[in-house]
Amino acid sequence: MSTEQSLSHAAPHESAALHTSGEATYIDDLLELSGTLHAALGLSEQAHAIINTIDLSQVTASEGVVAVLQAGDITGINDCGPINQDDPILADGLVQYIGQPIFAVVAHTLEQARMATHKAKIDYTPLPALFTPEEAQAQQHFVVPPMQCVQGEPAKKLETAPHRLQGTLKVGGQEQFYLEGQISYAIPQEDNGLHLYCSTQHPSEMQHLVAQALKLNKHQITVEIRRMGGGFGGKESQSAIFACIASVCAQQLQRPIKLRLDRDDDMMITGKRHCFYYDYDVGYDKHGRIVAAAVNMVLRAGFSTDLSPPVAARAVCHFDNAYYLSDAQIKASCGQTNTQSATAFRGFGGPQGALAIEMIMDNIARELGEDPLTIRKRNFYGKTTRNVTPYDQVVRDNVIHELVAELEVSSDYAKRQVEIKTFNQSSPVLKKGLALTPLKFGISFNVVHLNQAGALVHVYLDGSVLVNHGGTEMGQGLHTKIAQVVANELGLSLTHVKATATRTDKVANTSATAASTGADLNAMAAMKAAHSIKQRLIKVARTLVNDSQAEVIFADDTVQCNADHWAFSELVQLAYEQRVQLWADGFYKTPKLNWDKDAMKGNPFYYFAYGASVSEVLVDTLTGEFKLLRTDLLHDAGEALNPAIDIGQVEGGFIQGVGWLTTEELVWDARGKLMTHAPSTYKIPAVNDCPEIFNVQLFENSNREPTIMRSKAVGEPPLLLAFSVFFAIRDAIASVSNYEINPPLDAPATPERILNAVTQARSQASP
Ligand code: MTE
Ligand code: LUZ
Ligand code: MOS
Repeated sequence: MSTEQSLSHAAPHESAALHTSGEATYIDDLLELSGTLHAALGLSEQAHAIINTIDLSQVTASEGVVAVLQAGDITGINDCGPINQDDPILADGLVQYIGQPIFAVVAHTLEQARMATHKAKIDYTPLPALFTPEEAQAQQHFVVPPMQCVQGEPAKKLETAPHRLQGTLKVGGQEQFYLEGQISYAIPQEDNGLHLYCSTQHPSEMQHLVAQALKLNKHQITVEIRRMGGGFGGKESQSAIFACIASVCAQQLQRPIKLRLDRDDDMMITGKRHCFYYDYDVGYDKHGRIVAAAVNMVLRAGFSTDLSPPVAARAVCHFDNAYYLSDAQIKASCGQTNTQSATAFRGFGGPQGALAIEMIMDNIARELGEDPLTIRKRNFYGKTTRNVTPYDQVVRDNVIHELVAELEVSSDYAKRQVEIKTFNQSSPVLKKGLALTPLKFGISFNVVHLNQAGALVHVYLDGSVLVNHGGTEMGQGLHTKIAQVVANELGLSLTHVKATATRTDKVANTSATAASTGADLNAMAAMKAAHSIKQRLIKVARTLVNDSQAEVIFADDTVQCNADHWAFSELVQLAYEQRVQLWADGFYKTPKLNWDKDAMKGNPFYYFAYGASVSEVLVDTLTGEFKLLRTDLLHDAGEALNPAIDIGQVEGGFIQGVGWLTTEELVWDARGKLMTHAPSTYKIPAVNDCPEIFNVQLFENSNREPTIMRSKAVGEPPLLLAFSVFFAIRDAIASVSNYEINPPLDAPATPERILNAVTQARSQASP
């Protein structure tokens, strides 16, 4: 196997065999130390209230209970917020949503702990509560001041635009629904230390917040995570409350403490994707080209700041999606509500920002009686002109024209569109719809300093290699890709390289594995570390052949230099005997970034990823149900580090997006209690929701920036491919009005909303 092959090789996920055999170890699978106790949480039953008294006597007396801890038992700071200190670990006198943890019960078994939590008697004085972004907007109740990005003269251009379109839109939130729920296992160490196993995308942040809560130095705390059973953004900041509670209990009791949530508690406590409310005003010309756009987005931030400001900023920077907006005012406000604190979820506000302009494109098309794809293409960013984003970044890597052209052909878009219109004329109840939607997604954390990473590579004397890096494995294949990159650098086959658990005592001060940057950042750091070792081995080889200029080739587990060659392990042994350092660190920071977060101007992204999708649906206009008949995806992952894994990410992101836009609906009751807190009432997509025909391709492209092997990040962008399903549904609905009416359709497009839209489109249609 050549080294080239070892790199682009569609290697299976490093844990594929372990995943499928059940041997892959998650935190709850670790052998429990003797003396381990289990924690469960007592939750608020009021959305907004003062706590007058807490009577825990029956909790304490409950069978198996060892201790009950409250806010006052926290030695250090009672806060676990990632940006602002407005996230109490345990509520202290005030509750701000139904589900907020107030106390922790520690018992011999998990069942005992859970039983006891229900025996508390808490007396509250209710306060007025807000639940929706509209209410928060009306009361100007925000977790941070509203932000906006302005380009050109939108107000003036709106006045003079030939056509004008105004409207509102609502898009729901989404539960991350990682299969492995939140879990932390805290083990006290000698001299006040603590070892914390935590299912988290952000070990360094967990270390920081636990240190703060326990009043310890960070060097006393090690956080370790081998793998998560999914994170999807839900374990970027919100693993912290569980990390902190488990650690506080472990410190107090000097016993190992495991805190594993059941699904209902997990859904009641943790934040989800932000739901959005939009108000837009757009001017366009007779060709459907936008000449000015103004949008106000209000996010449901929930009770605290959490990551809402960067989520809102990413929404602002993705309102343009693939379209040039010469004159735009894009505003976002983070409405404070008495609900779970909304947080990161795949796309991090990007999908919400871009969906709004797709709705606008769809509306303009029907207003002008044109095909939505025609209008979309007319608005695409240009290659050399019309290529500046509202936030001033120049789009230099635009491939949307050729990507969409390729997909139009491969999916047979034009022909099928004609067939569908014919079908609809003779089918009064079942209606088909078709849509093609594009995506452009900015890659990099929109907080510049987070774009850094480190790695540590060890070469052992048998020639085997161990890689540690700052990234975490959540199923996305990061460890596989990094092992491939290191193997490639050293000319080794993949079996010789292993990436192990992420630990804060190996690589310090890491960023979250988020913003899709896991491989971009950490693989580059790991490659640099491997490169350092390689340079030292080159020196050794040259010394051995007595030629300081000799070419040294690392390939096929062998090192060749002039006429000599050694097995990699042989050369390593020789290097060791010469006292050559066989481990190295690597560090990488993304170049070219700058961002003025107040003006919302600069270069927040290193590059963009692109993609497009075509979906065909069948809608039953009597029941509002729909079926996804066919989807064609074409996605730009640059020069894919691992095409098999990348296709998995494209498929998974797409299906997860389909769930968000169609079946997954979060419902809070009038008191602000989340009613959909289990799979019985909250519907994520299942096998049957996959399209019957599903064609998935990677677009052949090379990153114009020198990223790791010219690849592109692929974790989040494909979620936006799901747009085509939503707009295909809307197309099918529009057919009942002979495509004259823009059906009012909010997301998710549940059967109820579809039926409602059908009724409205029918009633408004000309006879
Ligand atoms: N894929 C799997 N299987 N599980 C996950 O939890 N998270 C997504 C994406 N793909 C996720 C996933 C999210 S939200 C992000 S930001 C990226 O993976 C993070 O990993 P990466 O940066 O290594 O792509
Ligand atoms: N920015 C971003 C962030 O673009 N994506 C993220 O996941 C993130 N997380 C924290 C802070 N900024
Ligand atoms: Mo992903 S939402 O950036 O964890």
